[in-house]
Amino acid sequence: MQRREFMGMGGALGAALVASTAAPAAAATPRRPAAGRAVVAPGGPYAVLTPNGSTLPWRQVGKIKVGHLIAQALEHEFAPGLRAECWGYNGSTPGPTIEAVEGDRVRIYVSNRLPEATSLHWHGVIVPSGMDGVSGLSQKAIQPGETFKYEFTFTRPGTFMYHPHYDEMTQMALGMVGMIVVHPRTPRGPRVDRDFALMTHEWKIRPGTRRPDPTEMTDFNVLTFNSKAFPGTQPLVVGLGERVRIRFGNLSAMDHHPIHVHGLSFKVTATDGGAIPEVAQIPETTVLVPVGTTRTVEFVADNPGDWAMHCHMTHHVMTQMGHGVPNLVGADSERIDRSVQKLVPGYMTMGHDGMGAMTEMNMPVPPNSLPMRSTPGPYGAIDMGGMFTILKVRENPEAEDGSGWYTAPPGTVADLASPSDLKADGIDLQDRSPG
Ligand SMILES: [Cu+2]
Repeated sequence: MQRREFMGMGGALGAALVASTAAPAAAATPRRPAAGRAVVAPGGPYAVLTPNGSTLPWRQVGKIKVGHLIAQALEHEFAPGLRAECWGYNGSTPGPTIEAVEGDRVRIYVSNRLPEATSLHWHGVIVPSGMDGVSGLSQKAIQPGETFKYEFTFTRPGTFMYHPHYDEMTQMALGMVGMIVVHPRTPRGPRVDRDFALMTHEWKIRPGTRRPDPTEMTDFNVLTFNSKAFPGTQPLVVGLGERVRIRFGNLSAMDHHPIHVHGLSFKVTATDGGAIPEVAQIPETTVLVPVGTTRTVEFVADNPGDWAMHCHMTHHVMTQMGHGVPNLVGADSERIDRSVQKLVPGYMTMGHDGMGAMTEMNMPVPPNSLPMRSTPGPYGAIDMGGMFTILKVRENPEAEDGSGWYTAPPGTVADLASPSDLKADGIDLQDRSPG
């Protein structure tokens, strides 16, 4: 091995293979008592919830809803231990969710407090050409310090997104994304009890650095729901038997995300192109959310528990520490560990003890970085991070702050098999060809 390579490993590998016990508790979901949930359409849906995010406030001026988005730099925490200087709207990434009702006329002011020009595009929303926000094509760019005025009518319901159409690669890589939810004027289909918006995104933040790297094209190392990596993601707390809608958006640079939910199945009811006719709604447990689209799913939460909901690309439930390391699975790791530890304190080889085990050891991580896998759960370490959250189906969701774990009925948790179980069921542990 070349010295240069090895020193490279020292950074990548020492950093990559070390995990921490400093695992923060899952972020709590703010309580939303039933009485406090706004109804935004006549006889219609509850207000959309943006976990870890907010909704854009409107000022009613005559018949027009007026809103203000400020494009600006901000300090963002992805999860405890990882902060970066990002760009977003009104102090957050994603920006506040824009929520309206079909037929609403809106006027949205966009102020540019960035060091470069920008513009705002309403992805999926049908607007007049001059309101489409493609700088150069449909409007002049919004220069630093300027405020532009957009005005249009939300002519159809659905789930859409907003993002700049100026220096797109850089501005979106730094976090300038947001969701748009337009409720139908006349309610359609069964009423939902909970309605969530989750924007998927991907970032490259080298351990120890302070800014996402917009030049990255393939190797993203921070994967997020609403710009949060687990355990920074707020769990989705829902009531047993409630009808739930989740609206996924994807403004990642390069990757589609197959979002999988455990414990139940859903139907994909809409895309950013419109509602899917009921006869065409296929039952799924995973929905592929391609780049530049939204996918809306609905289900009845009929199975109580704590259910993982995550991107099924395994590298997308990792964080910064899973990338660019040599494959030493199967090697005599104790010998390797001893030698490498002389140069890289705390080094451990993968595929030996499992990263979950590292969680319980007190191992240091580089400053401003997320350990590989590290969140304590009710039965030990939860060995996923990144684009991962938890759907908590509860009998009394209003009494939950989201931080607790599901209490499984006695006898319903997988556990060590007893010798009498094995004997009674004819499992012979010496048999090398079972079945
Ligand atoms: Cu993914």
